[in-house]
Amino acid sequence: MWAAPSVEVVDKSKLPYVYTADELISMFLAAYEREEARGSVAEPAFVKQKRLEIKRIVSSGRAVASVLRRTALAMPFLDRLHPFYRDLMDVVFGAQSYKHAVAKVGNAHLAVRAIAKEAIAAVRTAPDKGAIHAARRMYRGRVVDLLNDLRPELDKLREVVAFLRRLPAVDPNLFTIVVAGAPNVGKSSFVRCVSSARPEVADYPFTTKQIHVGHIRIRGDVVQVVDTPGLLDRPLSERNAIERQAVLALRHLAGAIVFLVDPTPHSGFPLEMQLNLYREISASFQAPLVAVVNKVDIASPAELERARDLFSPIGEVSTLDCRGTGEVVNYVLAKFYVPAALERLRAARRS
Ligand SMILES: Nc1nc2c(ncn2[C@@H]2O[C@H](COP(=O)(O)OP(=O)(O)OP(=O)(O)O)[C@@H](O)[C@H]2O)c(=O)[nH]1
Ligand SMILES: [Mg+2]
Repeated sequence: MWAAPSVEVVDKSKLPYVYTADELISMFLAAYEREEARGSVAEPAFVKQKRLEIKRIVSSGRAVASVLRRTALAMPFLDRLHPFYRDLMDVVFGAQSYKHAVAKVGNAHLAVRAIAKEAIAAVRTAPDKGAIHAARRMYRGRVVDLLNDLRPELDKLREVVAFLRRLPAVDPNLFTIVVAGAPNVGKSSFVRCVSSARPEVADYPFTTKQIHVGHIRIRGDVVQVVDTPGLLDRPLSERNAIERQAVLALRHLAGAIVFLVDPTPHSGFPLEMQLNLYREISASFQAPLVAVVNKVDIASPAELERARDLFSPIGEVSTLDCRGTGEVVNYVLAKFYVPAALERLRAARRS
């Protein structure tokens, strides 16, 4: 049941740019070289060299440490994310392995600071030029090794950010009508009929699958209609484990599911097959599921009768000319959205 969760949605504009290990290494070395000797002419060369070395260690260490820290902090915090996004992230990257990568990058900033501190102490106590050079070699080598060691984690975070940027443009905090049904029954036509804007198209985590999002504006309120090509059109039992989980992530989105039935032979899917799909969706999703018969413009009376018997539809429509579709939306909103929205208002007033 839709409960208007007030949890975080991925804010794409706040996602960090994640540097590669090589970019960080170049940044580190450049920051190191940038510092130049300054100071009084009277200063002995050895003292001057120590001072320069320390300055270089401080600023290069600081540059890298702060990038690592900022990157880790800007990555979405999985436990606070909306379950729709959390499930998808888990399917694609593994929750544990994602958290581990963020933690490792975050901890690396402390490690860089510790290495810098040790290097500074070594330079301070260096008895001669040779010891300064040794401290420098040691410092640069350790930081470069550490960044190289972070390579897989940085690559992973880069993938995660790229994935999040491509995520469906759905707002899981809005009430959402998910449109399901066998291929070719008129799902996309239905979304076009009932939503104002041209549907936005976004890739689902699997390259060939997409989500189309339309919006319905009703008296200052907005709800979403989502068409899910290739997702809710065949049984879960025909899918592999990963795809099944990705499909099931939709359960966090669905406030109600409208299942379109094609009673005619037009779509090529027999009613029995459509009924099996209906039953499976009903068993796998908690959201209320209603059947709607489409293509009434070409359906024969006998075909309509059979569909009514099998599905007890709440509406009969033709998405060719949109007749009946407005009534379906009104029915779904009145029955499943308005009560939940009122309950939400009451709860807000109580707290
Ligand atoms: N006669 C008639 N044809 C319809 C109706 N609704 C859709 N169609 C036709 O059915 C075909 C499929 O419509 P779509 O809206 O693309 O169906 P879909 O379920 O989104 O199809 P997939 O995304 O391929 O699964 C198109 O050729 C439509 O013109 C209808 O109410 N009456
Ligand atoms: Mg479609």
